[in-house]
Amino acid sequence: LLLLMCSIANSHTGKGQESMEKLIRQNAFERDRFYYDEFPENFGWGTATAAYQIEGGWNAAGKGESVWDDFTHRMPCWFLRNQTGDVTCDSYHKFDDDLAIIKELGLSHYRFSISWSRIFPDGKNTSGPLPDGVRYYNEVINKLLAANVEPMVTLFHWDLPQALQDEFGGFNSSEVVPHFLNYADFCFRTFGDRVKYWFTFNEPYSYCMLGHGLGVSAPGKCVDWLNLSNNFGDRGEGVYYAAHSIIKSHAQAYHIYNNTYRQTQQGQIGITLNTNWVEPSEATDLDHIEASQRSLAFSTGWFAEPIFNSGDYPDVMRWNVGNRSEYYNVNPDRLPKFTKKEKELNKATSDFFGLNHYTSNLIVPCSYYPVDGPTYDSDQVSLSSEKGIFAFLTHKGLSIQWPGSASSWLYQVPWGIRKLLIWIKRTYGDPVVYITENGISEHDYDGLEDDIRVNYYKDYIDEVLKAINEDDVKVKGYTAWSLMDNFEWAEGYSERFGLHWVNFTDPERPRIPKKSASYYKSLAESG
Ligand code: GBH
Repeated sequence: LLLLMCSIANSHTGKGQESMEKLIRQNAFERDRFYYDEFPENFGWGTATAAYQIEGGWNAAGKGESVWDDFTHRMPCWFLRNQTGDVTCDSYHKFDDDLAIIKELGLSHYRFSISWSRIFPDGKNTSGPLPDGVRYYNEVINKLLAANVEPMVTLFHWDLPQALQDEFGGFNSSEVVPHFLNYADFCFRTFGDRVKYWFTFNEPYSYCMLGHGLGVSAPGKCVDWLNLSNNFGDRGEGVYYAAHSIIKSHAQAYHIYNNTYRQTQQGQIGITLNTNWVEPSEATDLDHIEASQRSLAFSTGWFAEPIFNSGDYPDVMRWNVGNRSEYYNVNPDRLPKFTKKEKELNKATSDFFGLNHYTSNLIVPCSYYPVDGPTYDSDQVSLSSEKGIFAFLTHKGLSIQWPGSASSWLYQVPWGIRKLLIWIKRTYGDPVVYITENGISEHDYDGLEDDIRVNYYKDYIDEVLKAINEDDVKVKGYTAWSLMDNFEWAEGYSERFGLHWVNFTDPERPRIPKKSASYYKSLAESG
């Protein structure tokens, strides 16, 4: 069985495989023991944020609307409670306050994103660049560097210019690709003399699933979402089209950097993917193990297989989507094809594996689903505990026993990050890994004594250390989400992920350190 498990994934041999075999045999006591050792020299410690979640200034100095401005202003979303990112932490006017807490934490890097429509208001080069947007990001970068903090910059953290959405459906269409490339090229040319770490896209899985698939995030339509049948086309087709344009945009942006800027600027460029570890509900049942590998292929492999391995989607996606399209007699190209040339262009286009990780899921194999026809979820022929219906639909009424958080989807499973890191190592050719986000939420009424967060970081970071020292995973840096409480997308301000508490009713938006900030500072200081 162990041999089988290890041969299911597209695995590379070596220490990753031995480690996984060892972990499968561990009992809970061995698994959860605290491991005392030191991080390698030059290990990076940072925090992350994203433009729409912290900047505010939504229409300052000519900035165009993004899909999130549109979504929060126009859509009567019951889950948003009319909350928006119009002001949020007001970092557009208060970056010095951010800088002060970044310095106080003693970070070696800070990861933030650029708002595309702050530079090109309608997403096209002809509409900009807006001088004030360029000034703002220049200041952020220069001030970080003056404080000896490495800027790590994400080009796309979900805030597509609304004009591109209106004109041709945003990432639903490949027409978006040249506009993304113009924007990326402008950023490399303008900021790349100082920015040495670029991320093209943040979590395309989330953007496609939540925005183009379920519709609970921009550019989705959360009212239609209540009527599942309205969204059927998106859930089984649009979700795949969006990913396709994103992969093409990413790969070509990589080549622009590689061909035009790398030699003079000497930086690195890659992508950040989010992955939950997926634990088989029955650890020794082959069907469950396969369901877990399928789920990882559909979530991480969807992007990582084209970018790190073959240039194309995982075989299991081709098979499942193909077979189910035939069975239901729907569009056989729901999962679009890459041309031979595109496959070659996709390959090896990330200098590192950027990883956002928060939680783990349980999975069961499952061939029935409560919707008509094929969707991204039902194409996987499995049912994940990420879905609320999991407990109802599993024959055994399985429910999650792991401790939770303020976010319905986020359970605390520290050992999951170690298994995931080993899986990444052996599936994607042992890449350098930057952990670009990891963290936990509390409710908006929770205060500064955030012991939950202190424990979460302590346990998760210790598992990262095990992966480095015991399993030889090449993790070079760790980034906590988030520097401060901010606008948590469709959850508004109801879930707080910050090391700093932000008072959203005070016009000054003071950033006040929580207990976890001093804990994290002690880690960052230890080098
Ligand atoms: C990241 O996403 C984001 O990069 C960041 O902006 C965000 O603030 C942070 O993490 C905290 O959420 O709707 O029930 O199907 C986290 C990964 C993946 C979490 C999709 C929510 C959807 C659960 N997200 N998941 S559900």
